[in-house]
Amino acid sequence: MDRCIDVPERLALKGVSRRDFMKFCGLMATVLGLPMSFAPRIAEAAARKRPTVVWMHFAECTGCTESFIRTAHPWAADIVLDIVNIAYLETIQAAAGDQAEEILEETVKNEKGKYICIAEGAIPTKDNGVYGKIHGKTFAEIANHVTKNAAATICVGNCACYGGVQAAKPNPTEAKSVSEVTGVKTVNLAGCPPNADNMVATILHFLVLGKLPALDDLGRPLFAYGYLIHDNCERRGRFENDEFVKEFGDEGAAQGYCLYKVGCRGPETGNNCPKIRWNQGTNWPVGAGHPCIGCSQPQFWDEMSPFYVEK
Ligand code: FSX
Ligand code: SF4
Ligand code: F3S
Repeated sequence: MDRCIDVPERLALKGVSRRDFMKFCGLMATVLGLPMSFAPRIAEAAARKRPTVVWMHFAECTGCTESFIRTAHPWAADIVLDIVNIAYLETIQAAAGDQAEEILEETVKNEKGKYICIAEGAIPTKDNGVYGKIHGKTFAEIANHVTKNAAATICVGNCACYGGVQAAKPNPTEAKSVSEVTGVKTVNLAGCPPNADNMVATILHFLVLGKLPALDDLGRPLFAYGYLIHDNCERRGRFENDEFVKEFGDEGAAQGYCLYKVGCRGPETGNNCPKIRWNQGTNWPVGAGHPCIGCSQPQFWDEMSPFYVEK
């Protein structure tokens, strides 16, 4: 079957027009920093290729999966669920127990070196990893097995990328990042949670250009994390003019003043939230009057806190 025809047609059944689909491909080109002329190539790749994805859950809150599958436009996630073959994802798969484990094993064996591993959550290492187990195996055993046989491993969320809230002091389970435990170099889609548009764009980059995006020294794609929140913030003029919110609910807050003095960590945080925003571009934390808490920086729970105070 020609998937070029198949994907738009299937989306049409969900009420998504070809025009909306092309708009989405244009948005993805923008997120990736590619010229708009790439939109048709993105559409073509989205329609034709179908890599297998194994999505692992370790110690986390599932907020990253929620961010991905509960976008304001559910069809954006549908597109990805259409263009990739998700072989294993505990949150949404029908299989359970032995059957789920068999599917995982078969995928790792049959698709060795070809599938994409998406990892969510940190890995407890204390007491031989007993604080995180599935089907009798520790998260560390599973992570080593699944990441080392994958074509690439994409970590979603700060927990998988850097340890996240699990590894925050006093880190009772000695939780570590996926790369620390496995030694595998990972693409780190940082954030707690990361933006679904950046997840989709990273997968599309792999499909369209045949390689993973360029990374910064924290393993994060430069297209998304290569500039500071502060440099693209709509309140930057207020910062330069010394116009600050002093406390939540004051006159400055009503005027949309800068949130630096109520704890904004935008000047230290790399992410594209001000540009692509959240919930299908509706708004983002600072736009809604909440300081950036630095959720895409390593160890932000320890290093950016206490929150809501100037550092
Ligand atoms: Fe961690 Fe993802 Fe924060 Fe939660 O699962 S990055 S706790 S939003 O959701 O891993
Ligand atoms: Fe910078 Fe935050 Fe102020 Fe925006 S609100 S200008 S990111 S300090
Ligand atoms: Fe996180 Fe700051 Fe964006 S808190 S969601 S990086 S605005």
